[in-house]
Amino acid sequence: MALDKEVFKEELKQRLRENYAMELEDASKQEIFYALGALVKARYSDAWRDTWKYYVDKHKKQVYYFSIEFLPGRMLKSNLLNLGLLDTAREALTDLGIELDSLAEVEKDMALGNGGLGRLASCFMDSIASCGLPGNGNGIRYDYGLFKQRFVDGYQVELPDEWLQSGNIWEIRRESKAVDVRVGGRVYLAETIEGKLKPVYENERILRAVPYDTGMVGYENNVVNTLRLWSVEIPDSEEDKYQSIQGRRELEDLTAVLYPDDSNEHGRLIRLTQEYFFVSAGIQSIIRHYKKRVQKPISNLSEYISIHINDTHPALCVPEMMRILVDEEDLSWEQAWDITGKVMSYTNHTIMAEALEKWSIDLMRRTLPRMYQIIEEIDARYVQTMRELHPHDLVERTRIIRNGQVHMAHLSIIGSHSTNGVAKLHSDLLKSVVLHDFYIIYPDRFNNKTNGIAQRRWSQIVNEPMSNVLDETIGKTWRKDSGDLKLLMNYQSDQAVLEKLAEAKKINKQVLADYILETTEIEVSADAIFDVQIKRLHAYKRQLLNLLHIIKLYQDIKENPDLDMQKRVFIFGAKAAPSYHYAKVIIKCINEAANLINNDSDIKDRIKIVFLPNYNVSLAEKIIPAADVSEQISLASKEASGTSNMKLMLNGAITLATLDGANVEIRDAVGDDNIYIFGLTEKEVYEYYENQEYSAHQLYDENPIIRRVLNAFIDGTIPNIVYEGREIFDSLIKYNDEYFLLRDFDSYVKAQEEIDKAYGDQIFWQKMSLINIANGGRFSSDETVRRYAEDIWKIEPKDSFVTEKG
Ligand code: GL2
Repeated sequence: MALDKEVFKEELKQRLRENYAMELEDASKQEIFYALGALVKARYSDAWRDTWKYYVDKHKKQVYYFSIEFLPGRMLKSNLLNLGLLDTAREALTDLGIELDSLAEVEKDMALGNGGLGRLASCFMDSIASCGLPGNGNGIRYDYGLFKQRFVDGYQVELPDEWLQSGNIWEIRRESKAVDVRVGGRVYLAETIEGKLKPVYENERILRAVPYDTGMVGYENNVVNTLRLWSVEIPDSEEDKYQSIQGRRELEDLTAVLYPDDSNEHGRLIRLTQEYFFVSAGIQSIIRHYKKRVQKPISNLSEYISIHINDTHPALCVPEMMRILVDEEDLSWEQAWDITGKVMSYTNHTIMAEALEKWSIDLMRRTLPRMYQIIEEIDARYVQTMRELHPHDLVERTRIIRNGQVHMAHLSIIGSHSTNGVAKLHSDLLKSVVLHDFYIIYPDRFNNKTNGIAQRRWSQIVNEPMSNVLDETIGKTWRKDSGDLKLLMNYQSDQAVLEKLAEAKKINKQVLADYILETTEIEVSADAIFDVQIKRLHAYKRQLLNLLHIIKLYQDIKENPDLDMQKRVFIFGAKAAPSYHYAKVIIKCINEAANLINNDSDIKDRIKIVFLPNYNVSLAEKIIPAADVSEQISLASKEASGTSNMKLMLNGAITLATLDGANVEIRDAVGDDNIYIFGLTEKEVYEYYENQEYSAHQLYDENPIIRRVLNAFIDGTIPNIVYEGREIFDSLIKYNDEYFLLRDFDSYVKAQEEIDKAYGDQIFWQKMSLINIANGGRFSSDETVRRYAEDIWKIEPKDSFVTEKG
């Protein structure tokens, strides 16, 4: 795959001539970016075809990862790195007077996800290809990605993300692979001449699902898998049904936006249809491929195909597979059920009740009548079988259709052979609390797969200064095998190495400081502690606890103007769901506190608050290498895993955390001395739920510091938050502080004070930082997907293929 720098330059110029009829000198950045993208794509197209052919020729079992979200971010540098072209490209472009990094900024983030769930799916795509595993993604090609966030007077404003406006260089539209998806209408069963019951559809709508494929390039191994995203169109046969512009719009809306507002009936209908749309299109295309290329009997399907249900959004994979096997392939129900269970596996990503999807029977029946019939049948048979084995109430609690609703998590567990959580603690909680009933019924189905991150992106690509120090210190093997980062442990007392790492961090902090100045006009010093909380805005993640502590510091300084403390920049990045009022109130309060504190001359720059708008993958790539402190402060038991915690530690930030999600495993990896743990444990949280003894009001009454901090929200200390401040205050006092912020406040403050002290001793701090980097390798998604491949999907890497070609 090696490409000479000179050839690279010539190819780039040639592409510009071909695509834009232009010489390099006259081309815009955008044009050069697209020419470069085309060049890169051409470099992997043979490997893409060969990988596909190899899977077919060798009858390799493949996994299809069904996810309603993928969040790849920008792909240029990642593709260049994986193709072994990053250095060549950088040098060639430099020769031409172009800076690769600024060119890369032209690419719009592919933001087809909200947060951790979608980003995990993309880390998995990278790792599956990089481990040479036969695996593909299946999702939706939304016309608009996650909204762009702006702040106006401190409030979040959402703008559409028109990521496709200038085209998407990486995708290939494959019209010949389009399939039809049927929704709505009425379905009844009629007897055929052979005496079989077959569904008859009436007045249904046919949607044409057109796939767009993107190559998922493996790291230096000639493997290119496929991410297939579906877009809706009107089939020719239905053209006359869609003569009005409004009718066409409604249909096209289906794949227009990610997560439409589901707080109203119309939104819900679109969401459910979206779920069925990508599930049905995906499964139809898998079966078509199986019949045409694999050419084995349908009864052997589970030997060649594995389908992963990523959270409950693709749970309809279960009834859709049943539909195809029974209605179209003429298998008996029992045979079809056996195959479906073997093919399907499911990951649960949350214990938050509101995220465990349920659909009303009425909506499901109206929108997807055949799906509903099949689910009813699955449910009835489940009840019948389980009644003989388990107590009545247990069966009732676990059935799929209950209280007028279809429970998608129940469907996923009952219809698959594996259910996993995403961190040890989370998987334990699934077994002991959230899905305990199912654990009694199917103990063998439950397992844990702790999340991981695409290490190459989150170290080599985003943090070159640190990567160079690592190369000099431990050699380059860590770039391929992140387990080798452990070698760094030998240098924990090597002052020269510690200083070099500190210098690298300083460079990154200065880059971020410049970006902060440019985008927010806030001046921050790279000597301050960069204290970072980046994640979706949610009450359980407790950005508000962070703010309470900042206000305490502010009040401390106001009271004691000479207070001696390390300078701190509190950096936030977070989007709130458009309909999540309380989260938006918190954003407003943080922004107003920022206005107050950043402009108060008494503070003398000891505290700065920076809320960077429009947090996305690309912004994370700027913030993470510059972070000193990683805030992972969710209420214990609520964060299933978290993945920014892993990215931040890998970049040498020290974690300040509750024992929640994967924080527990991070603590195990780095040891108690290299992490700051505070707050209630998950057990203590559950004890409070049981004994109902928690009183936030009492804490407010008894603790003068808490009282002073909370009063700042309602006494005018923080300006411009008359209503918002009251709402925050009431949520904590009147409504008894659902996420125990006040209970954890003191221990959080104490941990922050320890951090302040520790940062004063730079050698001590750098040593902790080094230990975090050294142990970051354990959270590689390469390792995670290998575990999925071996334990759940039963797929094998293509070692021989790699050596043949590589
Ligand atoms: C999440 C969890 O909240 C988060 O803790 C986890 O790391 C990711 C990936 O497993 O999944 N669940 C979820 O719905 N979103 C998440 O980020 N959006």
